[in-house]
Amino acid sequence: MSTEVDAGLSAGFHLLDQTASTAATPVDALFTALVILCGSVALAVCALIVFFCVRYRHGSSAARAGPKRTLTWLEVAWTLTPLLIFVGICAWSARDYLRLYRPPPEALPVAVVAKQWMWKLQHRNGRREINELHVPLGQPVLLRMSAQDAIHSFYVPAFRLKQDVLPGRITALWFTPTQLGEFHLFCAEYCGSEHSHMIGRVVVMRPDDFSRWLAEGPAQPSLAQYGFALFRQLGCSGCHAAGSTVHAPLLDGLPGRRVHLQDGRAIVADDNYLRDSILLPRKDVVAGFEPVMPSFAGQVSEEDIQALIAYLHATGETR
Ligand code: HEC
Ligand SMILES: [Cu+2]
Repeated sequence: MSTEVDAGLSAGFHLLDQTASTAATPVDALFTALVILCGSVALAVCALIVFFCVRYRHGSSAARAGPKRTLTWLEVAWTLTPLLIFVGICAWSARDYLRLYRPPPEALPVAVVAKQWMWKLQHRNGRREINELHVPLGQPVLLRMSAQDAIHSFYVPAFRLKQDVLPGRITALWFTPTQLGEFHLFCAEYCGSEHSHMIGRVVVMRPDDFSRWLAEGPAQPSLAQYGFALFRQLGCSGCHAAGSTVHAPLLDGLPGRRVHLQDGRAIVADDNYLRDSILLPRKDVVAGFEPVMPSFAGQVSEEDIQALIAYLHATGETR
């Protein structure tokens, strides 16, 4: 792609990798602060070791008597100062961490399925990719990720982002790319003999190039349309449709809503709740309904589950 600035994969020595997402700057700031802090403590300890070695060496005339009195304020000061520094670092990193896990609502969703040994990605309009992720510059992207077999980890060093991808649950990751180019994508969790081949790239494009790219490729149903087809094929609609004879909850607009359960708990219908509803229907039974829903474990693939979830999300969007 000649219009692209090929920045990401360029060779050469960098102390830190490029900063190509909005997550990178705060992560670098925290990392630098920790290196400076730990470095200064280590240097101070080394300097004192050398100083004491010389000062109290065998035969020196330095005074060796203990202190005559204890200085309470000094002890309190050197206990409280590090405490405050570390609590401060904890608060600082917690703030950044929480921000990393709160995607903006307008983020572009991408379904990611990790398997031995590749990344399978699917955009909202149905366009699929393997080991490559194309994203638009300056626009937040939300990855909904799950694994088909072992634990994998989605790692883009230039974005300073790493998130485990697990079998049995959906983990999310969001970022806003801030630089055009291509960036390394690694699996950062040893996942079997060909783990080291589980690599790919993230391609950040200009928004108009991205729209064009997204529209290319074979025509296929969008993720939500495919999810809707599954919803009918698997018989979900037989129970969940408005006119059904089975007493089952309507699912329109369910994602993000608060659900009251039979056992008195109330939980927010996040992606993992939706996933568990399909695979482990007995786990969270909705209040006022009989637990008659069968489990679809073994009948649906990870992609199918992502598509069903995309369909459920789409029912809540104004079309
Ligand atoms: C035999 C009828 C039946 C079928 C088939 C069925 N469900 Fe259900 N489903 C129910 C009932 C009844 C409940 C409420 C009780 C419960 O939570 O188990 C429910 C609950 C749910 C919930 C939680 C709803 C809420 O309001 O929190 C989701 C999500 C769901 N089903 C999705 C699906 C999907 C997706 C399929 C198809 C893959 C499906 N269901 C197939 C009967 C069914
Ligand atoms: Cu892996």
